[in-house]
Amino acid sequence: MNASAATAIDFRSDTVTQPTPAMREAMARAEVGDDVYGEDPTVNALERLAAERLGMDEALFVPSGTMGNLISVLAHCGRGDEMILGADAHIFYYEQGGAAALGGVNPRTLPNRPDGTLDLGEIEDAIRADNVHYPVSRLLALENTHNRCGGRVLPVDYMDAAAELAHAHGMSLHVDGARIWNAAVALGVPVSRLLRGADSVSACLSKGLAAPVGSVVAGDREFIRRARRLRKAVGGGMRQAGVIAAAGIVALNEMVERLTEDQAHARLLAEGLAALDGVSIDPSAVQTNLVYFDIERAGLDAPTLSAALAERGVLLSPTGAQGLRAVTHCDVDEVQVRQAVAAVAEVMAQYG
Ligand code: TLP
Repeated sequence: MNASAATAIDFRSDTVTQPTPAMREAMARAEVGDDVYGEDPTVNALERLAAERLGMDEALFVPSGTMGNLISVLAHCGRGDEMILGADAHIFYYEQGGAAALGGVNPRTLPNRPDGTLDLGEIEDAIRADNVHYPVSRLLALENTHNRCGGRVLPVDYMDAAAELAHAHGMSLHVDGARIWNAAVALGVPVSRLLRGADSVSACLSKGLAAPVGSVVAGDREFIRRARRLRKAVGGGMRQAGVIAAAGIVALNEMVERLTEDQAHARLLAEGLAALDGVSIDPSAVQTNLVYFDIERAGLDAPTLSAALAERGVLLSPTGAQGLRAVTHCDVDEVQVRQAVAAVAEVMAQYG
């Protein structure tokens, strides 16, 4: 059997989540208007709700996390300004260098530590002095949870200290909070507390929260004014967007607390994998819903394992020759997690 994505147990990403029945109902009923004129009541309601949850003055509905990050960086930085961020940051690694290509923003990368943080001393050393040769250090960008660092959570104290450091040097802090909801739930704090020192955040509705489309960016009134102009410039001004914003409202009201289930499933998956001969993973490092692991088996590489699993109806993503990523979300349950572990065991045994 070669399962289609629709019938498979799909661990490739939490972006694959389907809108819930409550979302579809809200979408069908949504009152709409032209959002470029500011007249879509459902978009306006989502933006108010998101601003409140994120603890910011205002929020803006955008089509994707990538656009949210791009317009946030461009709202903070002018051409030639410098942004300090991790070498493993999604903004640097997976967004086509959009801020450099479209906004002339110079990325200054620092190594991410395994826990997703950047060393505060290294950030301080990287901040430019006032010198005619240098670009101006304008922005620090952090990612929470950190995708390429295994969904690790950057704790409250660290977020506060990083914000303080940035502000002491006249810089702003942007948070790529695609999965900030997972971070807050894992820490047991309100999202607004985690973002207390941040100047802006981009937070996704269409990952673990299961909305079909969209992210929100949030910040102070002046930041959102600039972000709104930039959203229009990059073609993100949407019209009767209340149809999709309605699902975002359900996402914020109904889908955040349940992320604890995904996190429990991720730990279960990690423990199941760790028990298999030839699989390398530290389950104690799995803090949220992303499970990265390596395989060590002669004659079996990650793309081959992934293809063999797809034939068994289990989809996950190879990340390199030996590495794979599996992401838990609301459309996989505990039974399916156990089935996935059994499928990995079966394929590994064939190469034993
Ligand atoms: N991440 C996707 C892929 O692009 C890798 C995934 O499957 O994890 N920030 C972070 C931390 C992300 O993980 C992602 C998506 C984004 C931003 C971009 O969001 P979208 O896909 O809505 O543009």
